[in-house]
Amino acid sequence: MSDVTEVVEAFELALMHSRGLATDDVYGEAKQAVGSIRSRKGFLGNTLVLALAGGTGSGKSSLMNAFAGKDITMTGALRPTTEQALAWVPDPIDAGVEALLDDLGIRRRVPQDRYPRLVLLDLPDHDSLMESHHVIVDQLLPHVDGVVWVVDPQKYRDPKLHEQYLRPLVAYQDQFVFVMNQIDKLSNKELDSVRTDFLAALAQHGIRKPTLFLTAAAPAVGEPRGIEALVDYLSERLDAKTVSTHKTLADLRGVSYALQEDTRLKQGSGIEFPKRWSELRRAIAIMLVPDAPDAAPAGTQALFTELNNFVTTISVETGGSFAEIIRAEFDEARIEEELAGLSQLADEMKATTVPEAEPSSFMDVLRAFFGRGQQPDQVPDIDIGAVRQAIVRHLDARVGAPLAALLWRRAELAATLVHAEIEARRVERLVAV
Ligand SMILES: Nc1nc2c(ncn2[C@@H]2O[C@H](COP(=O)(O)OP(=O)(O)OP(=O)(O)O)[C@@H](O)[C@H]2O)c(=O)[nH]1
Ligand SMILES: [Mg+2]
Repeated sequence: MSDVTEVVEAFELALMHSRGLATDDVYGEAKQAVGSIRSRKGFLGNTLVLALAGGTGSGKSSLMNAFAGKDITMTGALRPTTEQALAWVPDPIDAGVEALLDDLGIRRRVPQDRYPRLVLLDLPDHDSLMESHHVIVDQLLPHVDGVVWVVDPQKYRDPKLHEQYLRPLVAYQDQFVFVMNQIDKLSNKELDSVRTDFLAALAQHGIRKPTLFLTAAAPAVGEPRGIEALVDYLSERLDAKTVSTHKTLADLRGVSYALQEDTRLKQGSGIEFPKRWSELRRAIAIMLVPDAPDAAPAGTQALFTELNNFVTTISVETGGSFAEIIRAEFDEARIEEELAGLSQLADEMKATTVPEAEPSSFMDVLRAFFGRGQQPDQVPDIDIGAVRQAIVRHLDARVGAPLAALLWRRAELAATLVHAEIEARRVERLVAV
């Protein structure tokens, strides 16, 4: 779906991967920023998507017909009339909008060429469609830009509308528009008092500055009224939406930038860890088990320098908070500990891989007696290859793999941030259309 929500989700994923890699402060700020962007919700590319909701007979379908300038959806005196949701969508239909309608399970789609960036959803009345406000919060609001609550002069105080929907949904009031329809049924004086009364009811829930339009979508006499004001308002909302989409994307990029800076993601991306690690482990194996059988293995200090330098180099090259994580995990004590384990392993291996001594033959005895020929080796003849291999395996398991895992986490963060940027650009292109 060509939805900013998807971009937000991509950033949330990146945020998840930055946990423990970014410093606490930066992570905390990023989390808060993405959270507040998330709560803005409901953007969809460059199209304004509005759902018409309200009690049966209030005039939702009539309102849609008034927008269209012709009858596109059934209205009627028999209740409820609209049994299946219907979408009024710009033709050609945007792939993102199409996906949105699929998500919402709206199959009936009427193409329109009046308002190229407006989608209206005619929903069945709230009694039939939505068992509770949870459906609106979970299924509708995350996908649409707003809900137009349509009421009529008889039922604007309907307790169901107020107690089951408006009161629990007060947190979403920015996404709501109210329409008092069928005003042709009222005298000016009655209209005034109904309007005041409705505003008072909304204020009771904490909806203090509602956007309220007064319409007659299908008056008994004459043309529809109040529709233009609603259209003007919606086109303003659309412009605001474009601005806010750009703002959202800019905010998300800010978060991404902060995370990249903090974790120095761009630094040391080509550190060639596998190649360098394999050189190092080989060097250490040779230091512990030299080629010449009588050469002494390298001392603890030399081994320490080798491994410690490696860890330091990797951490300096990657840098930022990530360097600290590597150094914290592989501090000097850990390196000493790993090397002690390694020396012990090498000693044990040397002891067990000495090839079986051949039983002395009569010729050996003779050679020894005459002092000729080979003296038995002073240094046991060990299987160098096997010992080195064991050292390499041990080093891999104890140091190489954990280091690679840390680097992998960093690579994952980089990948998720790149993905988020790709999503951001996709939406940006849509908004620019
Ligand atoms: N006088 C008058 N009648 C209206 C107006 N708007 C709608 N009506 C009538 O009210 C009845 C119900 O209108 P609908 O548009 O079908 O109402 P709805 O909200 O879509 O109803 P459901 O589909 O059942 O949820 C119809 O008979 C309309 O002609 C209006 O502004 N003035
Ligand atoms: Mg209807």
